[in-house]
Amino acid sequence: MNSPHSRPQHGAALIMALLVVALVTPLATTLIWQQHNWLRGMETRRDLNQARQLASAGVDWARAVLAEDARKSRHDHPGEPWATRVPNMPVEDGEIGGAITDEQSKYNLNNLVRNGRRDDLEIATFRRLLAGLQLPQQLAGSLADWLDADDQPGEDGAEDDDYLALQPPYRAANRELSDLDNLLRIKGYTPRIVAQLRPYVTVLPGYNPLNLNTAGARVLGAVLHDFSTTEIRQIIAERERIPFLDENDLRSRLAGQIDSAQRPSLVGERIGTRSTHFSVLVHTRHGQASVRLQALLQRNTFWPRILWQKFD
Ligand SMILES: [Ca+2]
Ligand SMILES: [Ca+2]
Repeated sequence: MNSPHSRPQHGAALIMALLVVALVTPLATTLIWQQHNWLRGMETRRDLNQARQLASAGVDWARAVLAEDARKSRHDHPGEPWATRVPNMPVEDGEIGGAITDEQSKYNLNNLVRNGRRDDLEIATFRRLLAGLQLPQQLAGSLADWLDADDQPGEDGAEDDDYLALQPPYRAANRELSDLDNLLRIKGYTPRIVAQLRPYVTVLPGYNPLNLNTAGARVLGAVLHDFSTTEIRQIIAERERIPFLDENDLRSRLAGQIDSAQRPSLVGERIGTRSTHFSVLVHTRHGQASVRLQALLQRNTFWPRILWQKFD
């Protein structure tokens, strides 16, 4: 039989129980939510790791393709297996695709300076390329000063004095570019100009000749300055028929059509048919994570080495 006092006690216990439930439920929800987020975070990190590993494997695959090419051929042209773009292919829980580009199909901006000194022939080449793109030709002078070892401004140049007057001040690098984005620190260069130049120029260590078999007409015309537009078209038609083995092959095959005997642009090592620098772009997806990996490869002998690589 219930005593008259047991009812309030019972009520208090119920209220306490409800209070506990009221306090614990949000706490539990928070804990479950945190755990859920933590698991999702773990999953995303795992997916990202897998996607990155897959991309690195893609770069190694590109190195193997280029090593195999070095074993089989002395020259490089767009008809070779390395030049085949790989469309996105399914792999377990994801996909992978990518492409190899001959970086010597573009003009190497570091060519403007050799052993710390401006090379007037190369500066003239870059001026022609700029003119063809309707960009200010002074950009060649400011780049040459940025690259050359001295502090004396050359024609259209800019050295320390120009950069120290800026806010914040800085100095001219007086050495090679390591990345196209370095251009943005040089007098006259804007993001729009760099974007316009990007398809035609590259940044490679040291002096690198242009590949006659892979270069586009605009860059080829800037380097082979003593060939007319019609002659450049003839060269391109000829290489599409059969890629050139070397410079002598170009001379002998064009002998009937073009007098290549007195062409200063063919003297020296300004053009070639064998490339040592290639870039690789690999894109992968694993689960929810997607990555792009870009790498610059140097193939001096057989197995290419990675000069740099970056994820974005
Ligand atoms: Ca080759
Ligand atoms: Ca300088």
